[in-house]
Amino acid sequence: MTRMRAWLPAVIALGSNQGDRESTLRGAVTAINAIDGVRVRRASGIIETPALTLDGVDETAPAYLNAVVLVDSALTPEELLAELHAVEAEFGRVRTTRWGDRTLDLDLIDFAGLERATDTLTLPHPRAHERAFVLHPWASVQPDASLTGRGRVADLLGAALASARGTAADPVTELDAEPLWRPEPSRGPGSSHGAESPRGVAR
Ligand code: A4P
Ligand code: MG
Repeated sequence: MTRMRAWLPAVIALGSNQGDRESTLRGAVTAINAIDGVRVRRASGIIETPALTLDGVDETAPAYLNAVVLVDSALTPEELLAELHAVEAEFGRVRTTRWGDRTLDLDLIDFAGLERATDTLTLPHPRAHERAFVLHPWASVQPDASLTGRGRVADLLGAALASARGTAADPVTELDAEPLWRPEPSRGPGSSHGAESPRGVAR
């Protein structure tokens, strides 16, 4: 397939609090990289976080594993979100309660700094700026990152952790796990941004 579109950077947050959470996150990163027009650049470590529900933090609900991946996308944000929904379905996601338990949640946090709000897609993600379970792994993998309209991710994380202090249990526990993703070997000139590159290169 020949694409004339540029590859643009995007940030995807992963969450799971049902089933084999770690294996789901690992499979999801592989599945995201396998999407035609998407390449995983970096993945954070895995953190464990108490479930945030519509009624607040629920220590009795199964805890989440969360992580963030940085990708390059030749798809539009809408196309990318549709692909992420397909990956969620592949991993058994059933939509019942909003913010309810789930095998896999994939949120599009940022897409090339775009700002938009339609019925199906809000960018940047409207709740990312206040969620340590997004900000912590994002800052760990991209320390100088900024969230459009909100400021530096590291500063937002500081504020999120400060407001969580004294309320819930530790909001973020780093897991001592194998890396979710190992960077692919360089594919040579033009492999990073702005150019089409063949898929199916040995990983
Ligand atoms: N949608 C709009 N903008 C976006 C975007 N930037 N990324 C729409 C992804 N989706 C976006 O999402 C509902 C609809 O949001 C989608 O159809 C899409 O068109 P959903 O995934 O079907 O349902 P949801 O995830 O239950 O709802 P929501 O409001 O997206 O929840 P969040 O914000 O994703 O929060 N606690 C911990 N510790 N860790 C977690 O990861 N996640 C959630 C879900 C709640 N509590 C959590 C965690
Ligand atoms: Mg969601």
